[in-house]
Amino acid sequence: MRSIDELCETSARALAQRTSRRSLLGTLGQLLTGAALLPLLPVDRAHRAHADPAKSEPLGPDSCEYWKHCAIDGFLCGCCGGSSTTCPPGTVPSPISWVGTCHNPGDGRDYIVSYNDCCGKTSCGNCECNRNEREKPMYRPSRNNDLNWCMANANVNYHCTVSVILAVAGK
Ligand code: ABN
Repeated sequence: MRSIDELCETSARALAQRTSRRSLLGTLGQLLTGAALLPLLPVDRAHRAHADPAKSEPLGPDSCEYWKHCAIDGFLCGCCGGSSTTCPPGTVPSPISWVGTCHNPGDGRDYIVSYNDCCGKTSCGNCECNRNEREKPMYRPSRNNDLNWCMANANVNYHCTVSVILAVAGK
C-alpha cells in the first residue's frame, strides 16, 4: 500500500504537468478578485433591524392607543407641551405614581411602565386617555389609577401624565 506522502507527491506532480504557471497565477488572481468583491454584493439585512417601539407601530406615543399607555388615566403630556416621558415647562413630575405592565407588540415583550402625573398647573385638557388594563376598583387605591398623584407635591394641581418605561417585566 502506498503512503500518504507518495499519494500527495504523485497527485502534485500530475497537477504540475497539467497546469502552467501562467494559468495557476490566473486562477489565483480570479480567486483574490472574487474574494475582494464579495463584501460589495447586496445583502438583505432587513432581519437585523431591531424593533424600535416608536417606529414599529402605526400610532406614536402621542396617541392614546400607543402600547405603553395601556394603564394610563390622564391627559397625555406629549399633547401638553411636554413629551410622553417629560413634563411640560412649569410642571414637575409626581414622585409617587401608578405602575402598570404593558405588552409591546413591536418586540413581543412586556414592560413595567410608571405613570407619573405632572404637577403645578391646572389640567391640560388635551388628549385625554383613559385605559385601565389590570386596574382595580377605587377601594384598592394602590391598584387604582383614578387618583391625583400630585397629592404629595407642594403644588397639587394636576396637569398631565407621562408614561415612563422602567424595566422589562419578569426580569
Ligand atoms: N392620575 C391622573 C388623575 C389626576 C387627577 C384625577 C384623576 C386622575
